[in-house]
Amino acid sequence: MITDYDFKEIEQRWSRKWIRDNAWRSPRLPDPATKSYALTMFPYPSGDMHMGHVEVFSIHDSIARNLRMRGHQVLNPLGFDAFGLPAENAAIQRGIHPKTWTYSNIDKLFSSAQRLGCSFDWERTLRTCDPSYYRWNQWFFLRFYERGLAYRRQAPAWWCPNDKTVLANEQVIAGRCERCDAVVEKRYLTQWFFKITDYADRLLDDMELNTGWTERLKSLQSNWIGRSFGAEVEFEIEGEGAVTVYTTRPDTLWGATFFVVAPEHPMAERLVAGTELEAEFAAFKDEVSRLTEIDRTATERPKKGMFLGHYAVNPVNGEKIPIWAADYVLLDYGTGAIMAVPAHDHRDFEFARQYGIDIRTVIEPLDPAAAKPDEAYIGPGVMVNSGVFDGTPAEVSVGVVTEWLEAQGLGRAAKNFRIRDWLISRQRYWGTPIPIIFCARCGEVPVPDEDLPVILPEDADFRPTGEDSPLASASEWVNVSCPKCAGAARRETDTMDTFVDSSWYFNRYVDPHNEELPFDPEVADAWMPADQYTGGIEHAVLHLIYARFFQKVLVDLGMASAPEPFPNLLNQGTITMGGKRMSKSRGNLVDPSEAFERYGADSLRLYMLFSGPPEQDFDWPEEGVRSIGRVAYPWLQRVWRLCEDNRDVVDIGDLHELPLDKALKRQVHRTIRVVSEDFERFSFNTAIARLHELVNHAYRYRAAGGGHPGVMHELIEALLKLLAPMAPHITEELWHRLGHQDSIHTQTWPTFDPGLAKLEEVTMVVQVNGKVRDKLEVPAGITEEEMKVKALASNKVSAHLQGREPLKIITKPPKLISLVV
Ligand code: ANZ
Ligand code: ZN
Repeated sequence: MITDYDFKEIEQRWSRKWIRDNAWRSPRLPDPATKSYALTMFPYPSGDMHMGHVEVFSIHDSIARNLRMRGHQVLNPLGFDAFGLPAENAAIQRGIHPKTWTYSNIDKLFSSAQRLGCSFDWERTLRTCDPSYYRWNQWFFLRFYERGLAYRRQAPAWWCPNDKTVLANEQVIAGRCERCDAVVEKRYLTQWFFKITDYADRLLDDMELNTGWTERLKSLQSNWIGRSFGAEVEFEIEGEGAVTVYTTRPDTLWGATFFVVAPEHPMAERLVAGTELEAEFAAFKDEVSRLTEIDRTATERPKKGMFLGHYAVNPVNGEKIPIWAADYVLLDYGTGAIMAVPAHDHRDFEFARQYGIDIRTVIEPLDPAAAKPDEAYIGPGVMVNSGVFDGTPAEVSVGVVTEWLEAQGLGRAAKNFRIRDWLISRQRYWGTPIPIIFCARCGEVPVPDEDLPVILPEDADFRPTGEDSPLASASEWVNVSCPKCAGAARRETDTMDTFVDSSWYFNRYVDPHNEELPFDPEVADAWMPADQYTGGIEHAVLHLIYARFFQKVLVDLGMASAPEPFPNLLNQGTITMGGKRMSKSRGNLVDPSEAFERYGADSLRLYMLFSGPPEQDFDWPEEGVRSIGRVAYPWLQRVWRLCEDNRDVVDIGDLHELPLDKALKRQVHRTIRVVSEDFERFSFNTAIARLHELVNHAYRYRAAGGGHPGVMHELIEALLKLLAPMAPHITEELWHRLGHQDSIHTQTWPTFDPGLAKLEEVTMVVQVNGKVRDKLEVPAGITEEEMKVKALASNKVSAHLQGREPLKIITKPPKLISLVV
């Protein structure tokens, strides 16, 4: 009997069974030859599932299920990034405890992920706010501390006045808080840091291991780390001694006509102290403190500075040059002091022109026309006006001058990084307590390992207070005895940045119930690195850089051997509606639970995957959830009917095949071939389009009188297997309705007969300036890009191009391409 597609009943039944059996359980130690770790960025439980989760889970789960069918032992875990501001702020707004709020959201997200049919290994679920997880954050903190990688220091720090906490540099985007968009301030505070700068070289050099990263992502990280090579040079300043500057261009030393320090540089204060410049300087410094770093370093903007009434001695020629304080020099870059060479640096040039300071050319370009009178010349050239170095060419000038500086004891080769140490302390409640105790006698004392975890006190007033963490008021928790001398002592009351939690969670997944260690290194080695990671590009310089750093420390601790945690990364696009990011506050949400109710999880997944390439942004149609009812849902009904109509066909062996049957069979094999390729490229939208075609072929075949049971049977089984990773419930049901006892998700991915799968070929004509110059056999499904490549590779064509670039290329796929030169 042919039944309707009752998605509700089907999805519920299969999903229950999969959960009951924990169908996607992975072994503790995998077979190294077939292991595949499919990892997705774990979600923040700030509410129930939204379309962003649906998108990334649909992509990720299709990858994981496909890997399983291709014979891999797959590890596919889910966890919750459960500490942090979003949950805490939401809880404060509602007047409930962050813990209550967080755990109830986790429950919602957890069951929505199950409802979506995600094939996670549910026994490995972790929540970072569980003491059994965060004790290991504390344990790692202590290991970092022992190695000098965790330290406390007074430093200017970004402060978000809205979230009432400090932020790491990476959390400040264009001068604003990454979370709430408030303009941040600089405050001088004592804070905890992780010494990520010790790993800056490795973070850059190992990037080449990440072969599955886009160039864009690699360059975002390289720029953030920002390594440059140059020299440190000492300038004598009366009363101050030798003051060091960092420069990438020691070959321009003879062109230094002034010296600049950051207004915050302690020396500036000392130079004006007691002079008539003191008040003016204080006002100037105050003015600069209100500018953002972005403004200060922008090239186009007029700069501000003041002469400090003193001079520095240029070590190469003994010249006295004026010392200025200027807004474009930053305190925490290089040494906070520079030699200014206006002839060869844009910012110095503008500053010198504004304030009438000398500009002296010391580099002459090979092509004199390259030097422009109202611009600094920053290109390569020959040294001039530089004493004995005159005539030194660009290729060697930096090296030669650096060596000479070293020989004279005036300076040394140096390199510099843009990245700063990672500020990890937060003045907020909902995070991991930092395991340090302050004792009047012993100072900073680490909490002994056996006293971990330091549990976050639940009865504390968790509302943010300001520069002090809310934990400071939990006096029973704060006042402890010193682990060393047993005297009265106080706990550190700041908590850790939640990016600490997310820096190693993927290592915990491999061994989530370990009570002796964060994870067993042997087990981690068997699974790591993650073979495929999916997640948002917004983490390009946040999570991804911290996690890479953490992994390298694990290597140094002897706990890991993979230097890079995620060599392959897929960044999904953003989902918008009306061009704006979907969000509750904008009211442009499409609620997944409504989609579940009306069309089911499989339709929702297919709709999402069909919306375009995974990396691309998708603007959801204004009609909202109903759009699923226009495409994905009716198509699944069509698949349902096709399978049900042909449920009873049985393969009865060597029945004679008519041309009609042979053509359909070829179609099946071609589809297997191209869909397999699509899966390898994560091109789910084209895979779905090809399955649409296959189903159309099947209906047409029946309409034309086709009915070969063997061919039809082969088509249906292939269709279901190819569709299974993307629409897991309906395919499982139809598979069983064909009479199978086992699961479709444990079947082997279909293979094709290369002879049958040969793509249809057509003749492509190549014209040059309107004349036919070549004819090539190409696949019927050729893309415009491939047409161009093929045409330009033809010898006959290149004979007519004679080395000229075509001005225009017109393509009419697949049969005609016309080049105009
Ligand atoms: C003299 C000079 C001459 C420079 C020249 C450049 C060109 P990167 O590549 O980003 O590392 N600089 C150094 N410290 C600075 C600070 N705290 N604030 C603002 N600018 C600073 O750039 C290094 C260059 O940036 C240094 O080399 C210095 O200017 C400037 F023809 O020194 B240079
Ligand atoms: Zn003590």
